[in-house]
Amino acid sequence: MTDIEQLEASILDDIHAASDEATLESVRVATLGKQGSVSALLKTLGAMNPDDRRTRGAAINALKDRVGLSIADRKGILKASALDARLARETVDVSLPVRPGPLAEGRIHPVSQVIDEITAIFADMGFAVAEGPDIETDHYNFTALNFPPDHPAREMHDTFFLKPKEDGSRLLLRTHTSPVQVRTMEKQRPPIRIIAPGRTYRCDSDATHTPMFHQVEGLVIDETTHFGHLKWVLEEFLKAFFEVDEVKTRFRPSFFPFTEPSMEVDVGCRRSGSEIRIGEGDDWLEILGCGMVHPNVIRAAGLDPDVYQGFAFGMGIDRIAMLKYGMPDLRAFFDADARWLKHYGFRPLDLPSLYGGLTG
Ligand code: 2NM
Repeated sequence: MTDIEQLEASILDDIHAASDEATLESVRVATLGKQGSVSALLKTLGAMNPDDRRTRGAAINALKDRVGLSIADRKGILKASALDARLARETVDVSLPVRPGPLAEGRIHPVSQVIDEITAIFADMGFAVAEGPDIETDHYNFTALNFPPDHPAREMHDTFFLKPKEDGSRLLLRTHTSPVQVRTMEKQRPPIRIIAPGRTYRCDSDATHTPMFHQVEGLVIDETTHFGHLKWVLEEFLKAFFEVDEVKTRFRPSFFPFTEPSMEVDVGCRRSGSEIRIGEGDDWLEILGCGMVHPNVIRAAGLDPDVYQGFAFGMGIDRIAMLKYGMPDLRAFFDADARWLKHYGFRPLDLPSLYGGLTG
């Protein structure tokens, strides 16, 4: 065996033994690279006579070509098997069920659901949704709403006050959403038809009161808006919300500083055990407050009470949510308990609408 044949056999062994592309590349460098064994053979040609150089040169160059081809072959094989291994490793079983995403797992909180339901009902009657800040001034929360300076609702035990400012004035957490109605009357010329749903705050906490709760209030102001409009709007709302064909209502005289006359509205119901059914039976359930907006409130908002009049109403969202969906404990609303939400929550794509059904 010539030295060239010996070298070739050993190189081919190395090429076939290379099990990955990195090892094969190091074989290439060790043979065909500048310092490689084949290159070293080529360097010996310079010292030869022309005849030897011709025969020896042809043989070494042929070796170089064969080694190059072998490496290229082996490289193709290694590339293909690396790809096969990767494909085997990265297979996806497309027959597996899809893992449930947020749309399947997530739930809408009953308070959000009920706000969406109320919004859909009043939107259908031409009401827009109005919003305002949770942190309010004494003026918007009380004074503009005709609360006398010494009215008990201004007292510390009801209202969360912020730290007084230098000038002695103090901001507060709104105790109702009525400031939104005042701000709307200031900004917008009648006719006004709005509802204002949102968070409200009172310093009160027991089995039936949480310091933060939700209210929706409504306001209609125009030149000839009267009590008949109020009664129709509320009865249409109650029928749509409780999803019944008829409701009985009872308007009882009451008092609020911002309305005159003021009324509390009871809805006809049947009680059996802890269950309450709206729209049947001979019992009554207090459901909301309402009245004709006091002229002082209309004036404080910058409108002329001799030209404009209207009605307003308000109700607790948390309470009517409990009623409609049979949730026994108010405090669970704000516990952020995922199991509770899974049970009482609503699917995100079941949007309440009057045509598609309020509750999916
Ligand atoms: C209620 C009951 C009765 C009410 C009044 C106003 C305003 F700003 F127009 F004067 N907003 N909301 C109102 C009236 C609220 O909640 C039980």
